[in-house]
Amino acid sequence: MEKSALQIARSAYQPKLPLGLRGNVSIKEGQPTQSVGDQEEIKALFPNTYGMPLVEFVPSNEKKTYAPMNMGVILSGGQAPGGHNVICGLFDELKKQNPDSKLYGFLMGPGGLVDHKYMEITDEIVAEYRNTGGFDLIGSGRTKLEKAEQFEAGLEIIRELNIKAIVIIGGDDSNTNACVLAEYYAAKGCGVQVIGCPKTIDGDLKNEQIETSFGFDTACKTYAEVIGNIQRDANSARKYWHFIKLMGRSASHIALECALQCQPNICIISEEVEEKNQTLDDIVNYIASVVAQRAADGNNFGTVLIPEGLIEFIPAMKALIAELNDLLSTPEAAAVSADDQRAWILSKLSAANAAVYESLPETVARQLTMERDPHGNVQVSLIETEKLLSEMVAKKLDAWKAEGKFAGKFAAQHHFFGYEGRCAAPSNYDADYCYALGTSAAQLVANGKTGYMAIVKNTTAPAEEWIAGGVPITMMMNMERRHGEMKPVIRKALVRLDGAPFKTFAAHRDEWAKNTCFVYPGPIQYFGPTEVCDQSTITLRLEQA
Ligand code: FBP
Repeated sequence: MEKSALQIARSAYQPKLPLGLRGNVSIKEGQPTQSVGDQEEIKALFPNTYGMPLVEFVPSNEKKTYAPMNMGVILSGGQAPGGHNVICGLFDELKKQNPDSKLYGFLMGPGGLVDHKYMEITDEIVAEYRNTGGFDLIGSGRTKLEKAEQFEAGLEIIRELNIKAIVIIGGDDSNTNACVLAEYYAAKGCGVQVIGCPKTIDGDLKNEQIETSFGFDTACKTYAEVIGNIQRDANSARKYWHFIKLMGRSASHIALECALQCQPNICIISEEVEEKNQTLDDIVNYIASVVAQRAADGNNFGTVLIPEGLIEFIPAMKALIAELNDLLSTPEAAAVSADDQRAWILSKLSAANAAVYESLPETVARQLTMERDPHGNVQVSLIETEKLLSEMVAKKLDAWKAEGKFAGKFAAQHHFFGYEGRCAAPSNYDADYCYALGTSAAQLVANGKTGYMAIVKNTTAPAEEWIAGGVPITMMMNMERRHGEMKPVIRKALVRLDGAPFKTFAAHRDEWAKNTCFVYPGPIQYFGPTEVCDQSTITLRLEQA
């Protein structure tokens, strides 16, 4: 594999481990835990993995011996920077415990376990992937692990390879499924442990126990660099409004963090839109009025950040999408040709939803009907919200011009930042965090745990002071309605409007809208002073302050 100079230098980086994971390690157990909601239902569904204690790893003087053990690892869902370092942490700890232990990677996501597609991860392979972005070492996929047949098929290969534990690196849905798998194997007495790891650039897998999901730090820093560059360009040419859509399928954490880093003129936060029951027209009015206000000051340029999931948070759009979901899952829908689809949909929708559907530009209306992902989610990354909003703003400004309320110029450029950041080389924060998560996961397995997620806390302090351990996955669960059925799930963390990150943004946004307060964060730095290279996100600093 040919490598750049940076790749070569970066592969030698030794991730910093918390003191508790460095030498001999012992485990400290806390009190029994409860789920965050619906305790009785969750306990009944997870009789073998409910109520276990929180655990922490602490330095020890005792040198333990470990029998050789085989472990499997799976990358699940969207890529996130640092995934390879979780695998490196797992591998190094496993081999440190006993050089005869083996790590198997299941290929292309959870489907690899079911279909028996795997590879052994060796020293030579790991050496190629240290501190690299991407999930290409073993690939990822979105197969949902939820059925007994899948668990049984997995068990066959687990037995064949003499695997004792599986580590699933994924988001809230994948970790919920990891817990279901852990419970299934525990209930059957299979002797197979299952451990999760919190991954997603979206940042929506966090709670009292999980400070942040890995990948969020690097992805936001990557987007913030490019947004900063665009802001410099906007401020240099002074002729464009840039509409920038940012990944984050549901929560607006990425958009909010980028706003805190870059101070754009506008950032829409989906959670606020929902809370205030805003319509599409309210959002368009807000953007157009900022454009008009800046134009009055002679500034016909600016930046607008739009979270990818916005469309599903606008109450009228949410109702439309819900009806479309039902409609498109009928056999009748499958028989309608692409040419007739729009007319057919309009004839079937309720009057209110048909009116919303008809008011949308045809491209966006078509994007709303595209295939759902395996978890039943609308693929919001394919919906061009940035174009929808800029087209609607342009129309509004034309109307205002005719009424003499707007005398400026409006020209828009569109961007979507998502895939650009998901596989970036992990920042020092993510490289260290992920390596510690992998090490923790291996320790959880060595200590006989199942149904736990590896965690690392206190991550705004220097890495040696980080606290590694594990949280029972059931502790983070409650019951929610999913696709018409009540299901046990890990609560998704949306942006809290009473949280410090949003309040900080809200306190500044009027000033950022009117004036040009752009910040240009520059690229991620891997080598240099710690205040440049080891900073966590602003979101995390504000939350942990
Ligand atoms: P995960 O929740 O699996 O981490 O994925 C998040 C994400 O990156 C979203 O931000 C985005 O909407 C989605 O993946 C895109 O999915 P795909 O890779 O299937 O296009």
